[in-house]
Amino acid sequence: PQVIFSGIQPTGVPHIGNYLGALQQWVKLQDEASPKTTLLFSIVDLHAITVNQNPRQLRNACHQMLAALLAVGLDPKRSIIFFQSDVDAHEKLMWILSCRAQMGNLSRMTQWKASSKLNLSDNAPPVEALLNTELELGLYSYPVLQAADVLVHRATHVPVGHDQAQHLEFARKCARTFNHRYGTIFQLPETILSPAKRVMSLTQPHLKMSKSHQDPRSRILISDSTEEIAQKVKTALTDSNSGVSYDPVKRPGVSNLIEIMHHSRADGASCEDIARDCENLTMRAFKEQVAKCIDEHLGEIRQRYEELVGKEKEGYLREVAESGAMRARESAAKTMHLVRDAVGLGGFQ
Ligand code: AQP
Repeated sequence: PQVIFSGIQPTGVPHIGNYLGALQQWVKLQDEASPKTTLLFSIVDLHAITVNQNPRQLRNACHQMLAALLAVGLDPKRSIIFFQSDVDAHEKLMWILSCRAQMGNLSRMTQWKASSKLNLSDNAPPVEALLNTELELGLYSYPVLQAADVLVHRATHVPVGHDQAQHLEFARKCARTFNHRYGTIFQLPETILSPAKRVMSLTQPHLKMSKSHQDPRSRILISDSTEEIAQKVKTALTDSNSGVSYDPVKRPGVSNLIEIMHHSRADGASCEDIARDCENLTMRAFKEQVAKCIDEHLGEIRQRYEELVGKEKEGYLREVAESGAMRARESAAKTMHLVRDAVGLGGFQ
């Protein structure tokens, strides 16, 4: 049977990039899954602490993320929604996988280089070079935790954005290494890539839109009001060429807005169709259309989100988290039993 797993970091209210690139697809998979398919969606708080977090803000962001997952349409009766740190098996399996994971493979991962703010080249830095930096261990090794997240539930399919594809390849490597050494226990998880490649920052369209970028105008949150959306789109960086055309290389800002519109619309209009329809519009009129389209798409989600973050829904969110954690622990326990047995851990099984 299929097991679908994915995760999101509680590092702020999700933006339209997280939504179009991940959450929208999670909901689609949930709604189209056969009754036999198990779906697990985790709020990966242990990943969030790979960069320094204010504890109170982290807890708050965890609650916001849970509310957001429900607001976009995940159904706790159908999907197992849980906080990663509520299920100890993730960390335990991480240690076991770490014992076989190779530094060389980890050093080739591109994500931590972007987050570490160290000045490292894109090629694998020699390990000695890393020893002279302040690179923190968790940031370096978090792909092993990510591999454990997926493997501990023996996921068959993992929907992720394109930026995470390399980590999934690493997870498969961890699974293969383990299976080769101890016998076949893990499934090799398949990557399901989201159709929305990378939604780019509104203010710096060469960078991806990100929850933790310091400029809030760079992203549209699923909780933004109609006015906030209009304002952010209005000030989005475009160019001084006249008219609208789709050319991600020469016109990254305009093309990003076209792509956002393409993924927000239900009518299947391609980026080229949208560009043709808007060809003769002024930039201002085009941006108004983009803002309207996003607002229509996010309207209901925003309303549900506002209700769910209200004080009176706190008990409900707690129930969802507790029941999700219980079901996720059951799913992980089955794998850990096999893993401990295979590795020879514990005096007695
Ligand atoms: N800009 C994006 N476009 C498309 N997909 C995106 N994702 C993130 N940003 C974009 C996808 O969202 C899922 C959850 O991501 P995450 O929160 O686990 O980590 P992230 O990729 O690091 O997201 P952010 O928003 O950039 O958060 P911070 O600033 O905290 O690092 C993933 O499937 C990701 O591909």
